[in-house]
Amino acid sequence: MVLLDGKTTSAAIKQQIAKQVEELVANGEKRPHLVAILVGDNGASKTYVAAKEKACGEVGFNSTVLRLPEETTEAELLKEVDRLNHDDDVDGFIVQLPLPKHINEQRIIEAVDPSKDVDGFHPVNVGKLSLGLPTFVSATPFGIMELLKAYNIDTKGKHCVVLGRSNIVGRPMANLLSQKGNPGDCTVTICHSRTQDIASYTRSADIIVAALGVPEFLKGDMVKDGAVIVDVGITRVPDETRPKGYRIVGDVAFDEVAPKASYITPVPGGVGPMTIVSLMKNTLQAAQWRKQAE
Ligand code: L34
Repeated sequence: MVLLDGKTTSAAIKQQIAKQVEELVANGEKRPHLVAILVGDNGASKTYVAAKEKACGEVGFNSTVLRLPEETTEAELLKEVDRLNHDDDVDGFIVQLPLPKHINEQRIIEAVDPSKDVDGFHPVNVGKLSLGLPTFVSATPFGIMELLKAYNIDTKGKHCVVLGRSNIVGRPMANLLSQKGNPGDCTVTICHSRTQDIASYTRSADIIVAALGVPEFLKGDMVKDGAVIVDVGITRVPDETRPKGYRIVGDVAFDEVAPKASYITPVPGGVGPMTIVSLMKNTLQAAQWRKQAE
């Protein structure tokens, strides 16, 4: 069993990005600028946005975090989005999800200028992805593709089961894995909460991407020997024995599944860091496309 180490893989990609940024700057161009909007006080969101800010520093980007209170109205948030859409100094921006319940997430996503949508959540970018056109790819599936590539995992003709049909992970993941190329060329099955007998699918899978958000959902007896396991789950489970008062649990029962797997991602240290670095890749791409459009 080989661990798919997202920490070292993302560190290597960050170094490549940093080098490209220094080349841009040496050519008299400006540093890419990423803005993140964080609404409210969600603990996990604060951690993820802080990680994104830190990564920006590491690759040499400018970064700004706009922290807005929980009570922010949808109209106020739309105004911020509009301002960023028109701010020439900003190459890309994200609105960290989830948003407070009184704000319609889809309305916010659709208000972002697709050319600055480095999350790849806007319908225009989702549409381009599904057509196989160049676009911003949602950071988590993008990061998983990069991780499979870094470990030279052979995906061609393999049966891949994606657990979860979310707009930000499951759907784009299934799309990417079924596209032509490497990684890609998979035969993909999407399973979800209404699927009958999920184990009958996972047991025939060569590759499983678990993105349901159900802690330790995938058990040892649901996996065939030699399968590749990618765990997207990152649920915080209260644990008084830990300094932070919680531990992070994936969607895979790691201790049972790892001995059967050929490759498996740890949680933490697997998909999470790859998500962050993929956002950096998208931001660099945004800056380059903007430059070309001038
Ligand atoms: N707009 N909202 C928007 N864009 C995104 O790309 C995200 N996502 C998801 C949640 N909402 C979003 C993230 O940033 C999930 N996500 C994310 C980012 C980073 C990590 C996990 C999820 C991460 O760094 N995980 C670490 C552990 C961090 C911890 O201590 O909690 C890891 O090693 O897995």
